[in-house]
Amino acid sequence: PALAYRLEAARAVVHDAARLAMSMRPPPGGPQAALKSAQDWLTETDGAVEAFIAQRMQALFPDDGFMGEEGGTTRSGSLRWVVDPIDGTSNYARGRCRWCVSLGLMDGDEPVAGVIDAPALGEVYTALRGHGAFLNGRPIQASSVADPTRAMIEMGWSGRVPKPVFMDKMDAIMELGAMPRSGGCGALALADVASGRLDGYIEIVINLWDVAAALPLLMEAGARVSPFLRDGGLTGGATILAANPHIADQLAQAVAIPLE
Ligand code: LIP
Repeated sequence: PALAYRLEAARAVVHDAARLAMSMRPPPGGPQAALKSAQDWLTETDGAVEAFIAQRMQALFPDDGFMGEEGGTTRSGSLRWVVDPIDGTSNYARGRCRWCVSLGLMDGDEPVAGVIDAPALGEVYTALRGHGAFLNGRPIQASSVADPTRAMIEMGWSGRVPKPVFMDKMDAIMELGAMPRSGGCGALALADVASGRLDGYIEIVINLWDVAAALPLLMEAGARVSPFLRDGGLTGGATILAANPHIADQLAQAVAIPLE
């Protein structure tokens, strides 16, 4: 009950945060946002949404830990919230629709619950370990596509990944005969694997805040996921591969990313 109560509270807070992000949304094309580094964008909304969520969660659960993409770890606790205020910032800054507010809950090193709200798409994903994964309240499940020539696989990219490494994995995906995609929002791509809209997602270096809310979704939806947290994801950027269980082994082998 304590976790279910927290998920419900998180859903409401993220809903309000997503509205705040919508109210600050730039028009199509710009204006130009600031850069943290080449192709790593930062908008005023990132800071405003993170501060909003931090404040609301602290008021509700003062003993819980809190970690955010923009503010780092501001409180510790065995239960801790991990927020990405805007995942898909480059899309958001251009006025595109594919971005979300992502809030995950960890119990120690275990991801236990998550909310991903994509207000420009009208979609909210929720998951609680042991209780299923949902899109707008309806249960979701990973796809059953086993034939790579019918599969759609997304790969995420950031400036943290050298071009040859990215191209090598992308090449392997296309060699399998799968349809490659790159949508610019890691959390929503992982949610797409959970809902069966994608058959797999790979990113060579991704951070905990991008995946914390998606991990419980993927687990509850029956997807296979590489050991991101064990591979360094708790303390820094690490590789993730998530896929439907029918194609996971073949994909993992093709791109040389171990699943176990
Ligand atoms: C980004 C993701 C992007 C992923 C990058 C990065 P941000 O997050 O949306 O899809 O490839 O690794 O983490 O900066 O928009 O929160």
